Amino acid sequence: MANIQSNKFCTKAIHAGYDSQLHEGALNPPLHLSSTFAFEDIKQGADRFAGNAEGHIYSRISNPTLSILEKRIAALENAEAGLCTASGMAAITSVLLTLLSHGDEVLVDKTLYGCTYAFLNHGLSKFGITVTHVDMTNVDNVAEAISSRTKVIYFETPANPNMRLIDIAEVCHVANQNEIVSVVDNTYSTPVITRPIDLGADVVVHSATKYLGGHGDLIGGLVVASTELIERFRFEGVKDMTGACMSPFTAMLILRGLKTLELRMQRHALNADYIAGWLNKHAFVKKIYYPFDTDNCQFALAKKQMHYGGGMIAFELEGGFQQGLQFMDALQLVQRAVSLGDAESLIQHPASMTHSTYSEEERARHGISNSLIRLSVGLEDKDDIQNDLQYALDTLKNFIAA
Ligand code: 4LM
Repeated sequence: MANIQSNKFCTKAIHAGYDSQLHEGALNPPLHLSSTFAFEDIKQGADRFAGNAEGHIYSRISNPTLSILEKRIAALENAEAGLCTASGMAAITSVLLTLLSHGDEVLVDKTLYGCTYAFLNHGLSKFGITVTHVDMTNVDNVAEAISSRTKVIYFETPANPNMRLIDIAEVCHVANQNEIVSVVDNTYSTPVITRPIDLGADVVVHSATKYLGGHGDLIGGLVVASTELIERFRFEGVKDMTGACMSPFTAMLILRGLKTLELRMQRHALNADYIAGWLNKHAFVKKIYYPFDTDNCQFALAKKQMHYGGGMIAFELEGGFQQGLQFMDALQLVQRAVSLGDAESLIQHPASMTHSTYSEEERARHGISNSLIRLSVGLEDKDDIQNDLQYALDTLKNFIAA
């Protein structure tokens, strides 16, 4: 933080990485819409290219508006440095393509967002990189699976879509002991709820499209790690391999979103906690998956590494798949849409949507049931969300009671 020093999350979310006095007092960071940056002389340009002088070259590599966001997300995740990317998938692909080479192995959890799963199994594997899925809910499985070729351990917690939790401290400890880079996708929790770097992770990736942006109006990704790793992801991953840089407009919107992140996450979690507790007792609901549900077999782990239960709930209805579809189609306030973390409550069917990249047999093997419903609890009044869900559940009366 320039001249405002604080370790408090919400203060950093508003001020870190920006000094208005260096920008004519403008409280909001200027938008630098410039593809390229002029050098005073050829030597200065050459020095920047050689990494011997600070300064921007070209906006695929760095840009002043993006630099502010990079400093801010690093401050929020307690990391040394940050990097902006075009999307969450750009963050994931830039990181993994930098860290892995032909012949290497990456260990990944069983449950991952559908496009991450597709990139690993259909993309990375084309380049001679072995992708091994391990049930990381038990750290012994991770230790046993490590081979001399393992270079990266990658997981999400809570995992999309079934809310499995992975013990970040335990798994990252095993990774560190074996000199393997650990990468955690923190999209579901955000640094308000969990800070993986504090728990020993080397790299954190985000889909900023979700809670960090928070308003459903952008696609973006962020990475945090050590300065050394971030410079590799910038110059090898984004610059040379993916080209997937963020637009300054997007950075500006994410900077705006971050200012209210803590407030929003608290309200998302308050609403979700209430809805999860209510769904749990509903006669038509067979099972719910929510980290702070006291019946959840991973409740102790959730309390250990999460400040709140988060805004995401997964559940299955009595009657299964058909009843689930009928229920979702009856909703009026809650929107049928993929993505998550918006102000609006969103509901979707992972098996036919976000996780349709898995085959039916793979979904069964990876613990993603056909009847699973995923709800991103929004910022509307909790009673209105509950009433809409109740109304849609009521339409199932004849089927489930029969
Ligand atoms: C969705 N998710 O689930 P971009 N990591 C996680 C995610 O959930 C996602 C990404 C990365 C959904 C999108 C349609 C845990 C995305 C990828 O969409 O590339 O910003 O993030 O509904």
